[in-house]
Amino acid sequence: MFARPFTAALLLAAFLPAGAALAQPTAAATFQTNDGSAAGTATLSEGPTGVLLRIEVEGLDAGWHGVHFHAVGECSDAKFMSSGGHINHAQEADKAPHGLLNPEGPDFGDLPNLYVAEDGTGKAEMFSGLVSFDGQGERAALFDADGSAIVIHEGADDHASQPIGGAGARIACAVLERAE
Ligand SMILES: [Cu+2]
Repeated sequence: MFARPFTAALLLAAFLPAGAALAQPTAAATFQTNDGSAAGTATLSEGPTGVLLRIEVEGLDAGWHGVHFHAVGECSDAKFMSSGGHINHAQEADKAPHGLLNPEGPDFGDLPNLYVAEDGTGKAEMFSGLVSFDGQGERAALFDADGSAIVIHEGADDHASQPIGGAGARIACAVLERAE
């Protein structure tokens, strides 16, 4: 006897556009490589306890790569130094050492590593309970005055050593932009 209302609910869900059920704000970012080539996207959703991040990249070297939120929303130079350091490395007052596995860390920009397959594509969902879009829950704000970027590094982040877990050069960068 419950079949009919259950079916109706399923149909309703099927016709909602993806994301329509979420009232949370979203943001997007497009990665570029050091030579300016497009290298995929990231989409971000503000949740009640942090930010969910979906990354889909292409054209990168295979293997594990460190990924971080960097403090400035700029990827204008080839080595992406304009994106600054990790989010709270710029502010001496609340600077914590880098590393999700560091007993003194983490810094607010820390994220898990991304794996890129032999064909150069990588996909991952990551979650950070350390940041927010606008300071929700007193978490660091990604959309502060100078914005933020997501940077992918050449090698894996060991999640402990300073300043960036030995992850090496910055090979892709994406400026965060609010979705309208
Ligand atoms: Cu980094």
